[in-house]
Amino acid sequence: KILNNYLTLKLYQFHYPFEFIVRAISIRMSLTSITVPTTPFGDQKPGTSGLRKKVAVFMQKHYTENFIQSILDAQKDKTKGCTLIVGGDGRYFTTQSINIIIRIASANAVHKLIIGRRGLLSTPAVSSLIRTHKCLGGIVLTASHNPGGIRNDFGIKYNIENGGPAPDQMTDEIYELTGKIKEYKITPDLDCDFQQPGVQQFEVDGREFVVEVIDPVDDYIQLMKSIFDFKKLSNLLSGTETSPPFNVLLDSMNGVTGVYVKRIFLEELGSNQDSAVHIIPLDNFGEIHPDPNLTYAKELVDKVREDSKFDLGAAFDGDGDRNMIIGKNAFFVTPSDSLAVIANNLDCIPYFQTHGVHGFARSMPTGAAVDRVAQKLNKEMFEVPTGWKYFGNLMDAGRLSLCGEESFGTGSDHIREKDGIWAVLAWLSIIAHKQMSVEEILKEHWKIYGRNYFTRYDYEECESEAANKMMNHLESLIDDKNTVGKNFTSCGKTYVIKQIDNFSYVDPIDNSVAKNQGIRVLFEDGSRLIYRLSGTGSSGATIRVYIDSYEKSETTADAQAILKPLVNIGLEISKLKAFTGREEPTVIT
Ligand code: VG1
Ligand code: CO
Repeated sequence: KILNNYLTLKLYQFHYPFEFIVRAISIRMSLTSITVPTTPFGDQKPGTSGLRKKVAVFMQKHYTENFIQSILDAQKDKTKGCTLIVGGDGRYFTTQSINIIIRIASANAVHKLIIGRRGLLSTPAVSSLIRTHKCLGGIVLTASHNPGGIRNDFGIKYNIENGGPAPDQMTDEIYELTGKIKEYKITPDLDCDFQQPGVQQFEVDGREFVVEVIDPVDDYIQLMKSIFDFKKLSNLLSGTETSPPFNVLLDSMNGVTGVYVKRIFLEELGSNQDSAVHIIPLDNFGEIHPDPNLTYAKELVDKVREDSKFDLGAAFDGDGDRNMIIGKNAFFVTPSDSLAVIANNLDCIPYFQTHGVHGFARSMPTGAAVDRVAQKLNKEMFEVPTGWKYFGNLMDAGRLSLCGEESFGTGSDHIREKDGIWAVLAWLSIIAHKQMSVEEILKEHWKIYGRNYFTRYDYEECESEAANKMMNHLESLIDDKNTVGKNFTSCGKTYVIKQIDNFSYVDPIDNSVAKNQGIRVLFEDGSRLIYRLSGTGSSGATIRVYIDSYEKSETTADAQAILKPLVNIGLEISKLKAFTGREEPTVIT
């Protein structure tokens, strides 16, 4: 024990030359936890991915404490002696919430927390760390693509042992516990700094409690190096004697990917210094709405459109699991197409050469372009509800290698989350291998497979009651015997309803059932309209209308023009304008 204390002290001297004395005392100090009485809040139901609310809600007395205690209680006996990963996108209230987590975890006999320096860890990095350190799970402090800052959103996600988002059974259990919580345990005097890497040991209620602060990128960059050919990528990005550099513009939107982009692209792969913007994580994202789509990442789109030197542009969301890809002159790649193109070219990526390619999957509303690739390559294809948690079991069972969502999420079984940086590296690997531009790759793809035109209309912050009424109206169409076979005509195009239902899913691995996952209107020509209410908003209701249409021969027409008749029909069927009073969507992607 003496030797142990001595070594810890030395470690502190090394990491904290000025603070070591103060800290050395705190190591020896034995801390005691207390039990604090509390009452439930009733609104702590995790949505599609974690609990998201306005910062002010999380700042209420006991609010965050209740939720963290409930997460730990849901793990039952496994909490004792476990290790958890903690980190997030650095948004406002991250520091405060990590302090709460440290104090509550220590009081609940958690053995160790591994925390990203300054509380920073991307969602994919958390997933990877849980796996490499064989942890019980991880707590991710983020509201992902929702805006941050004191007046905006905060969020807490819980990820399980396999690195993936907690499945429905666990989030249901957490919610149930938040509804009956009476007390939480906390170590009020535990002060722990997480600004610099290092190991700190404490004694809480006679038990050892360890906090290890790590560099947020170290583990993740190793993983990327094991997946991709960095030499090849570096030749592409920094250029060689015979080929000029391939110029990228990466927009981290002041979210957490900034630290990863800097290290991986600017330092390791030798991209130009001007190939990355907004790479300093800010607690309000510098007032940027960190959602990588054509509306909120407009600055990137405009820059790439205006400056023909850029060959590829990409943007990420706050917590780094989403990506948007555009080519030269801002040629937009829909996430559904991006998934299909990557699926079709996995042989360009070393990871898949060694691990093999098992099945593919997409969330139900995602355009069906990848289905055609699966069919041609003779791979299993899965259609799951919205949310990355539904991919985990299939990956664990070795039946799924690559999957994606229309909401700018792409990823593989290297971790159990979608992964923005991975997606860009995958695209660059394909480009380096094929020596073609983004646009050429897409056009070649459409020539082979035909084209799925896809768009999504979002109506943000509608009144919940109006949104529910609209969904009820759509429900009623399912029961109406006259719905199937009905014709709708707009702009001279006629569509006939073949099927209408509310999507439900049975997990092929554990047979768990997810019901009410969105109203699907399927037309005779294979086109689809899907209606869902978002599960990630923090106030009001966001209505999402997804429009997917397949054209075998048409390959280059403008997507919004092609989809216009279906959009009109979608509005007609749902009576969206009448119910919500909304003339136009907030965001079109
Ligand atoms: C949205 C997306 C969904 C995604 C989820 C979490 O959910 O549609 O595809 O998995 O966000 O992404 P919803 O319920 O609002 O449609 V992230 O990057 O915000 O964790
Ligand atoms: Co995200």
